[in-house]
Amino acid sequence: MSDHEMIDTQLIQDENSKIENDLSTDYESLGERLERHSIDIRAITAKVANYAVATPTWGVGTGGTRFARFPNPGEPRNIYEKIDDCSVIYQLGRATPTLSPHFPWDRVDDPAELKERADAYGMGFDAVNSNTFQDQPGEESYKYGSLTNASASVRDQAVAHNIECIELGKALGSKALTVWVGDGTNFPGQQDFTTSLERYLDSMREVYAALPDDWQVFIEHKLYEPAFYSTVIQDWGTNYICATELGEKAKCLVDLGHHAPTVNIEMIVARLIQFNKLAGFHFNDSKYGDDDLDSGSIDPFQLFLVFNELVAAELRDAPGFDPAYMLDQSHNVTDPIESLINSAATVQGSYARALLVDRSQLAGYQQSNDVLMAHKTLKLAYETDVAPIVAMARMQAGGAIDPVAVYRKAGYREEKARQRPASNIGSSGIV
Ligand code: RM4
Ligand code: MN
Ligand code: MN
Repeated sequence: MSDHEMIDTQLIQDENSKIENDLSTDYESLGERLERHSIDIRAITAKVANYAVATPTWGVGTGGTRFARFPNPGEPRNIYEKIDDCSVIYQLGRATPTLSPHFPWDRVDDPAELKERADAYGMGFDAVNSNTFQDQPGEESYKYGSLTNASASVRDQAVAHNIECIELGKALGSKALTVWVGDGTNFPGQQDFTTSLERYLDSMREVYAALPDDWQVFIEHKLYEPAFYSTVIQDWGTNYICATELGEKAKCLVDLGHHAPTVNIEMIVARLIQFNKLAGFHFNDSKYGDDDLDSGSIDPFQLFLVFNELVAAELRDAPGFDPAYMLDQSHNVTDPIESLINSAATVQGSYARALLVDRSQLAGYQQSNDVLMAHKTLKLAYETDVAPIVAMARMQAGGAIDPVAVYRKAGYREEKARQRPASNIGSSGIV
């Protein structure tokens, strides 16, 4: 537990006490319904309570598009204020005990200080993220690529930055580095596909060599953007090849927004699990591309189907199965704290639903080619309203039954708007 709270715990208790009876009634009634299917609601609740997803530090700032960014009042102006905001998400929602920092956005002179701040909130650090998709003052430019740049000195700079991220991560207690590169081309002929990938692998071998024994590197694929004609790590196939070339410590990270709209992402997840190469997730939702919308806001069924694969792997004890769960969203028109609280609960809810799938029945229907009933087995779980389970897990852990309502009532945003006068942090861009 933390020794520091951003939201008054008395307020949480007072608000909870107003709706606690309603929650109990809903929970008991769902419990009875599940009991008829021989499911113990308390066992499901315990699993949900243990399920955690990391908050991206960049997610608490207001996002934008390449056209504009419309800053929210009270935006965090540095990593310390970002951690304050992330602690609110954790305190009210209880699902996000770790932070995933991004460097150099979150760079500080003394990482120990950062760790102390997180410790005070009872929070830890998940994977650290490197950034070689933007230039830094006084450094060589990534305009034509980073780890794959034609210039050896630019590649060296990108490698050195990734190694520096590992060093920062070590000081924070992190155990993984996530590498996403925007490297690619805008015109046919701009670069040679084979040479680019060779350079990528050579650079990544140097990064890999700097990983401590108990660390992993998570490679993120993405079909396009910022490069529009070709991207070096464009899909899970190339990702898998690279992770395999690099070695055991390299695994493939699935960011839900990094696929073409009709791609069967749950099947990619199944494949990566089968061959022990699933690093974990960046959860978000998307309509067209890397929209970075709130998890489950566009296609909640897809999120459920991803969790259906994850729960199947968990139950069969798939070798090496231990994915890292992180959110990666950009909040352009909502309060990021509210979106992240909501998204973490949505992800937990998808896990809860997947736990309800009757797997022996499903296997039976699959064996007998009873297509309709196999599909209905999944749908039955998906259509179950698991909100009382997620809310109960949250309340029992000291969080709010209705976290967004408590957040609004606490007036946190208004208070921060006063304490954090608007600064000119970026006018357009991803986050
Ligand atoms: C990328 C990718 C990375 C994230 C950046 C901000 O599209 O999703 O994970 O670090 O955006
Ligand atoms: Mn991502
Ligand atoms: Mn992305």
